[in-house]
Amino acid sequence: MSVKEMILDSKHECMSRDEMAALQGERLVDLVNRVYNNVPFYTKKMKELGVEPGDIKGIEDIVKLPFTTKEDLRNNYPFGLRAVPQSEIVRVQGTSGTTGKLTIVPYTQKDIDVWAECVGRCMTMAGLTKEDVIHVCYGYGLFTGGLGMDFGARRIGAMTVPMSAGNTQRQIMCMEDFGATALTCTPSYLAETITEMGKVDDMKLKVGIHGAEPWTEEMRKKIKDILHIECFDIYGLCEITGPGVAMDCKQHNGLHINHDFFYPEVLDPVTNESVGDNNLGELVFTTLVKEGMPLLRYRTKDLTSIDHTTCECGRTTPRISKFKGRTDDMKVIRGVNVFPTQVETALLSMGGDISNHYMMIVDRENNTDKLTVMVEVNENLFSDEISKLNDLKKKVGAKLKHALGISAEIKLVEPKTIQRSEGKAVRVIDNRNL
Ligand code: DLL
Repeated sequence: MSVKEMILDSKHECMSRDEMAALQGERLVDLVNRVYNNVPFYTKKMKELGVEPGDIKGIEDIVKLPFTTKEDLRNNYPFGLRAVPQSEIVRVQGTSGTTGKLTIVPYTQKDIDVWAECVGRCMTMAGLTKEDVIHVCYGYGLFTGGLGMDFGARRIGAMTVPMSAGNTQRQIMCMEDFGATALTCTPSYLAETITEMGKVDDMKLKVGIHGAEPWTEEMRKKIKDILHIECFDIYGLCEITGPGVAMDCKQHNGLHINHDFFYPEVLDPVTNESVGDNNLGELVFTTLVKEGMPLLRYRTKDLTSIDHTTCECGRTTPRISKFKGRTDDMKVIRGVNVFPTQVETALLSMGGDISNHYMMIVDRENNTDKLTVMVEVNENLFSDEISKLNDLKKKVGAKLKHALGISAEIKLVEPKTIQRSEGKAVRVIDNRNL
């Protein structure tokens, strides 16, 4: 199949930069008028900045607009930022996040159609077509994972198996019996089931689509080695639409943003200035066509870099790098910035008896930060001589010290000791009350 055949909407995914900027400009002008006239929160914010809809003439004027934060969503909970009458809303979705109140997002039918289009484009990027059977282990409900994948699979005409998470044995039976060719779930859920998927050779599985939490290239390699499937990284957040804001293509060289719908900026989280291409910063999105709850310059807190060069796959849409983490996941421990993904990378590069199930626990004792890393290891080690376990502990300690730049106390534990979460994996417990 030629590259062109693997692109769902080549008009928009391969549009020239100038054409795209013109389209985004038109959409931004319309969006600003809609929010200024229909959402009192934005009328007030724009007035405070002395900006009127007429000041926005093209996409380059986006920098004049106010930011929106999660806090703003909380303060306007549940429907204060809605831009259309309630009767136009056909669905709400949301997220419980890992802390605080729900984030609730109202969608019009057009919002759902755009969302389906985005996930459909992503699934096409992974080479999926109407011939495929897509097994969805993301939760169905307020969380956008299950339904988002479902809408996308329907858009490309594939057969969806709406399983949700849980009951691994039944998942595996259904994957085998129904002939699943693609699997969508969180990377941590898959990691959990991998070892129980010994039957993978009997399966037709060829593609995995994973996201909702940060995961690493090492994890992608591990899944490929064990399951022999090609894994794709899908990104999204309910505030913007759900999964399908971006995904990597078969080049696996960054995640293509659905640029005609979502305008990205990568900013220095402190100065709010653009960091330019290929530099790490906070991802900020403006929803160009959204109707139910459009957002101007939404601060995602997700850390990535952006590349506007054309990809080998033919798409011109900009690519964001695999996520390093979130600004609020980053822990400053004894003055050093530490991300859970660094721990995952280090642990998986050790291979062998080390699993990717870990937990970072940060405490403060006598005014000094203390990092403990619990890691699950092969259970056979516990029946071996104690010296083997001690050797491994030393090796893990040295590896993490090298990767993080600080030392940590290592606790090697038996499989399934670390508590699993239903949805996104929880990797850090910070007991410092900072
Ligand atoms: O997690 C949507 C989703 C579902 C994406 C299924 C992919 C697959 P929320 O619950 O609103 O939405 O959480 C959004 O999850 O701001 C990121 O911090 C994180 N996240 C999502 N995808 C990725 C990814 C869904 N591929 C928050 N890599 C976002 C890293 C991700 N982090």
